[in-house]
Amino acid sequence: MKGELIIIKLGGSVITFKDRPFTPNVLAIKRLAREITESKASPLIIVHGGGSFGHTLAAEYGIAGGLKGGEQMLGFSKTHNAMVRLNMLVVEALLDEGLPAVSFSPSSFIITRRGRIQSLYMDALEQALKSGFIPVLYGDAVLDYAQGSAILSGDQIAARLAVEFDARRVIFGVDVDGLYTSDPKVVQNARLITEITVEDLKGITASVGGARASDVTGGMMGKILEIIDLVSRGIEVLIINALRENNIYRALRGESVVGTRIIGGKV
Ligand code: IP8
Repeated sequence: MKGELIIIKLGGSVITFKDRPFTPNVLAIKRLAREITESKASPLIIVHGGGSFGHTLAAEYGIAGGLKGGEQMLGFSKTHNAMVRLNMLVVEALLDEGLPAVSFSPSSFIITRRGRIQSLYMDALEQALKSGFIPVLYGDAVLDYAQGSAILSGDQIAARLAVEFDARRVIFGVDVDGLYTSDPKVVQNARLITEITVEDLKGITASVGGARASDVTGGMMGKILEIIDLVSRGIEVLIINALRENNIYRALRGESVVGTRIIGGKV
């Protein structure tokens, strides 16, 4: 499997309406399930974000900052459960297309320390991939050795699995065309960066677009931090707009797509 695996991260702002609590973008989920299936990409791991399911509750109960007991414990469980509900919609859409998708709940095999993955039990996931299944994971409320609880982003999961399985390519499907010189949702003349070296990426500050106040795991900035490590290891990384029809299909097939390609050396 070395060097063959593709990991796709579907952003929460793609599969949900981020400004409407607990509202899935059903049409986008179904279309993406079709594109993924038609691409015949294999081996493949799908990871999705929380959008208006996970982030709403995580922010309300302050789960990312740790567990202080009482009400917050209920908040942890509710956050996880909201993600299970969203995950079920994604998995069902994939099953409807005839793809052998299997849900893997990150909180049941990952523990973090101060928000970073510390222990990870990979055997079941590895065996599922070897057997030809498509594991579907998601950003989750997880237990944390130091602070009790944390919100583990789908970005961190995708990046870590890419390293563990020596993935060929990681595709981040987001709701904008890629990385911009500034936030395209706010700044009118923001320019799309089609190619960037990891060195230049390191220099990018929080002015990078895409992060929202309700996104407890850091939006686009959080993504960049995860990506830096991947590219240094020679893994191909793409950030593309998954709301544009056929982008995910084409990226999975290795065809060119408008977006940002992050490369190791100098451009
Ligand atoms: O949307 C966070 O995952 P992300 C998931 O990938 C939760 O950052 C539970 C908020």
